[in-house]
Amino acid sequence: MKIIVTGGAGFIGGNFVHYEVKNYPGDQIVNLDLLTYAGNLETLKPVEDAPNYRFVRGDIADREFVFGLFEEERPDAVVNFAAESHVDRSIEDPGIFVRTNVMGTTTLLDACKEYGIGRYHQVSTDEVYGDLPLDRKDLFFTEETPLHTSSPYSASKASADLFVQAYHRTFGIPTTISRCSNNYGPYHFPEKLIPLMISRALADRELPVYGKGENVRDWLHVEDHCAAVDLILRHGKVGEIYNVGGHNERTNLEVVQTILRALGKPESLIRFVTDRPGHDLRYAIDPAKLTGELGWKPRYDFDSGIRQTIRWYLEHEDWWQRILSGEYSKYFDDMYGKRLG
Ligand code: NAD
Ligand code: TDX
Repeated sequence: MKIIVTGGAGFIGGNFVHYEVKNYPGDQIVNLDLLTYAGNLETLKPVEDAPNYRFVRGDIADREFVFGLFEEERPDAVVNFAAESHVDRSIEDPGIFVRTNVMGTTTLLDACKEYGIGRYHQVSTDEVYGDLPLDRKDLFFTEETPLHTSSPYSASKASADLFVQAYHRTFGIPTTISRCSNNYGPYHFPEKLIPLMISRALADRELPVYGKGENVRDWLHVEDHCAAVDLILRHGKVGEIYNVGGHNERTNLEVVQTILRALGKPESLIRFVTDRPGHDLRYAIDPAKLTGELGWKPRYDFDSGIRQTIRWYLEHEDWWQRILSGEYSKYFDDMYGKRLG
């Protein structure tokens, strides 16, 4: 099978490319990525010489380019990870989220319609369901939970999901959608909570926790997400949506405290800063459909996963230091300059 993986130079897409290249030497993986600020070819070093792997730089929202690539490659499947993925950036500049996340998705779907496809898989997020109250631990997102978005990011991801479902129903494109909770693990860009806190704590710098740090996220190790996407791609039922999560809810403050303990750093580094506008309170996934229908089970719980992740960041300082020394440091100053004072 030939698979076009979009966004494969990013965090989850990169881990997915590693997973597919290693586990399916008979398949061909074409990694299509624009290499925005979040794309990093160094993430692909372990696979770049593999015979079943090819990298192509391009924009999923560029129709002529995407159609040209489909004409050339004639893929059997597409897995779409490419996106603008950071909520805080979507609050600063929503337009690029509409272009990449919505128009990029419809451009890929149009190419699938034109050239035919065995399977189109859309990598979505639990954020399309909005949030759950902090005081109702009994509530979880299921695939039937209504879409109810908070940020421009989640609105763009929900819009993309609706187009995927429309292309399935109207044009018969064989689609699947996965909606996963927060990921963490190797190659995570250090603008997101966990790698940001690890890299700053190691440098003994203040750790900006939004609001009171009481918001809850449901953390899943990226390898477990990749295994779920692979299972859905190969065995999931066409037209279906699958939630992905491993019941690992933690408050943000608990996550930061866990990282500080593991690194032997003091809690005095924590700074409670101005909250994110529209900040979702709690995410919690019910993965019963995925476990029941496809037999998926996560390999990591949060404690083992965060230990592995922290070890990876300690052993791969060159990977994230190169990011921090580049364009990202200017972004950090713009985003946190006022908050940290
Ligand atoms: P990321 O920001 O690390 O990577 C995104 C990748 O997409 C980058 O390599 C970037 O260069 C590429 N890209 C951006 N615009 C592009 C364009 N127009 N054309 C081609 N490539 C483009 O994101 P991530 O955290 O790896 O997330 C991947 C996907 O998973 C996203 O769709 C995101 O919504 C979804 N998701 C993420 C999480 C999470 O916790 N990170 C959880 C659930 C779902
Ligand atoms: O500096 C920070 N301080 C802080 O308190 C940052 C960057 C975040 N936070 C909080 C906000 C959230 O409650 O930590 C939590 C996690 O924040 P992010 O890492 O920005 O992730 P989140 O907003 O939850 O979204 C993530 O999960 C769902 C991904 O970025 C999305 O792409 C995915 O769809």
